Amino acid sequence: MQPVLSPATAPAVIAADLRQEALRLGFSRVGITGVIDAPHHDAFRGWLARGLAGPMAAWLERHEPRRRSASELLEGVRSVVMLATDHATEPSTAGVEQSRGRVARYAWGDDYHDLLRSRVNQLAAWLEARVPGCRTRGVVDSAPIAERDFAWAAGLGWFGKNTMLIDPSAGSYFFLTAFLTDVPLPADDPLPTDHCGTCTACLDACPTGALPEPGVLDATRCISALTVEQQGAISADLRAGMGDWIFGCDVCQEVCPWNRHAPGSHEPGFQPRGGEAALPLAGLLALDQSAFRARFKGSPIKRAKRSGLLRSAAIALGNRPDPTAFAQLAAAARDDDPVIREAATWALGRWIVADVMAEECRGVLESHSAEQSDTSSTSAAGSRPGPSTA
Ligand code: B12
Ligand code: SF4
Ligand code: SF4
Repeated sequence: MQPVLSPATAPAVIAADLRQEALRLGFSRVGITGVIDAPHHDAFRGWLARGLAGPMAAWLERHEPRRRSASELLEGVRSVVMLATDHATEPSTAGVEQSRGRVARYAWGDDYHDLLRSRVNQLAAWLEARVPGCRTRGVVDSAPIAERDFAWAAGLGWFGKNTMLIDPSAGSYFFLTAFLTDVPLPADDPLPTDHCGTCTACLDACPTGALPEPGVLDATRCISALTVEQQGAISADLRAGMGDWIFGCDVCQEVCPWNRHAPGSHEPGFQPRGGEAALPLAGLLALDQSAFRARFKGSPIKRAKRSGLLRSAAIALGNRPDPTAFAQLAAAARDDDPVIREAATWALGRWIVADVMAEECRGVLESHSAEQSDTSSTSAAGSRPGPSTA
């Protein structure tokens, strides 16, 4: 049984015990900062003002004033404890067979929000028991807080040119969780150096040019934003760059030398669920609404909804034609959802250009077009048959 500590107990003792408890609960690293106002809030505002927030712009702009300070989330906050949780499990899926679409590592396992929320709540209960009367708040994407900014201040990494927070010994494959308390704790210092040096591997490798300058991400072009957050059609000029990514993107982390020796995670909840690392594209296109819900219950992938995931699967097939998926792609071109229909129609157009089952694809597009003119129905912009401009 741990002794109950009073607020007068040396802060260093509380901090040491808190770190130990956080590691015991399964967090990988702990950093503490006494900085309460987000140190780079102006950079965040500048990013929003440049129109780089893409599909998340409305949400981020609405909460911008509250991101300015941690005191917006917990009155009287004295310490922001930032918790990193490594999540890399199996090796990269680069070069996966053509019938499959790639999922970013962070989404291979169970929904990480549930796991991290449970852990941070346990940490809060622990501190409240040790320091009676103290106030706490755990945040896992549930409230607007500049997680990377506070984690930087707490010494958990530097801002890479790919915008990821990178730890010199653990790379960037980790989640961040924030834990706020009114207990004053001794703070860690930010890292003294940025270790990117002259490297530009991430800027050079980004398939859609979403890293226009070091440390600046254009979410209107980022595959992660397009496949996870954007509902509706994806701009035709970005589709080729998406390659076989159907949910999230890890390219700018895969090429980062600091991830070569990233510690693997043995967390059962982060292991790929039913083949989540690379999903069969034809199988995805065959999912109706209830099958989609059942298949991705408890997975981060459900965020894309059936519309977004099947749209991205159709685009991946357009980029990498696979005759074994023809029947499902042809059926998707008649889906009730106009977003899926348009993406599948676009993909069939790409197969014609690539001369893969060109006659069959033309047949589908012609009958589809005839049906549309028969019923004079309206459909999503760009759903006309024919090869794409991409
Ligand atoms: C919006 C968002 C996105 C957007 C925009 C990402 C971006 N780079 O801005 C999209 C959908 C594209 C996205 C993608 C991903 N995301 Co995201 N995302 C967020 C979210 C909710 C907010 C981030 C944000 O505000 N971005 C706006 C930029 C301007 O702010 P920022 O990233 O915090 O950057 C700070 C610093 O860069 C600094 N800064 C800015 N300019 C400058 C200049 C100088 C000189 C200096 C010193 C500092 C500085 O100020 C900023 C102030 O906050 C956070 C969670 C959170 N609440 O913070 C997760 C978060 C950043 N995402 C995360 C992850 C895992 C991802 C993906 C890897 C998922 C994937 N594999 O597909 C990708 C990575 C893409 C990438 N290269 O960033 C993790 C990152 C962990 C880490 N190690 O960094 C977070 C922290 C979620 C979490 N709880 O773990 N994401
Ligand atoms: S996540 Fe992918 S698309 Fe987004 S910046 Fe990184 S490499 Fe580019
Ligand atoms: S790839 Fe190179 S430039 Fe990009 S974040 Fe990693 S070290 Fe920095």
